[in-house]
Amino acid sequence: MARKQKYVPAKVWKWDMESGGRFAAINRPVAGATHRKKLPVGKHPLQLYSLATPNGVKVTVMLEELLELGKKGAEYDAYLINIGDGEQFGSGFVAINPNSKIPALLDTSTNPPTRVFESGAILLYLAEKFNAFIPKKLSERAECYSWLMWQMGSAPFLGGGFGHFYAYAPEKFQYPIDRYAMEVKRQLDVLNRHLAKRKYLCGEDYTIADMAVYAWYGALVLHNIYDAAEFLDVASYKNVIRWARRLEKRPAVQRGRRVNKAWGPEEERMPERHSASDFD
Ligand SMILES: N[C@@H](CCC(=O)N[C@@H](CS)C(=O)NCC(=O)O)C(=O)O
Repeated sequence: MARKQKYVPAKVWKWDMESGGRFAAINRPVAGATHRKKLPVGKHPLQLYSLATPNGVKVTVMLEELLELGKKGAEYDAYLINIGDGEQFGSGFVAINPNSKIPALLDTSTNPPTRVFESGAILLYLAEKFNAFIPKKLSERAECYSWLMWQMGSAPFLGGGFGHFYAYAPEKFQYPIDRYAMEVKRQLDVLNRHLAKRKYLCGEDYTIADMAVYAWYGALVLHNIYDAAEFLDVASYKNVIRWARRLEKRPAVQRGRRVNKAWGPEEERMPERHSASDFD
């Protein structure tokens, strides 16, 4: 039997478009737009261009929470960016997010309109704009910033690391799966210990940090993302599960999870959202 040749990196890496994997067709080693495409603009102050992945859900949960609080200025139109079709590389989207990733927000209530990209930045922008879901005291704010940034730094190991190698790579390779499974379990343990004696991540009050962390780690412990619930033994992180279930009781969280969803049972899909009545 011929032995598989060991991989030796070339002197200079070259783009191999045939590398395989679920997202091979949309991954490129260069930035910028691939085609001209104007983005649609609706009638509300906030225009969201997104998809109901965990990074998208953080923002739609926040917008629905703001509306639930009665903040009329948080009315929004949510348009679908289908990343599988490469819509994140359209010129209109790249003008709002040069990094070509959902979510991206345009606030048309300011003159000129304000663009915001990176889900953590969008959450902070909205929390500051509407003075909600962020502690008032600076020292408490620091805790909220810390957990928000923890999520932004940690989730790529869960999604781009573990999820990629466990669910999307063309073959199962033990080395990266072991490495990232260990890191994800460590992250779940961080959360589990922290939530042992707390209602929410920053104490008694629900904040943007909960929304951000829930979108990823709540999905992991409650919704079997990457089909990895058993493999990672998520059932053992009981405090994380209790906290995620508490969040999922909130109507705004339930609505936010549906916005820009373009897959799953027909009745759960909502590719675009333009009004509260879209949920009826
Ligand atoms: N750090 C970014 C990550 C956003 C991100 O990775 N978005 C993914 C979907 S969850 C995406 O748009 N991928 C398209 C691509 O990589 O081309 C954020 O939090 O906003």
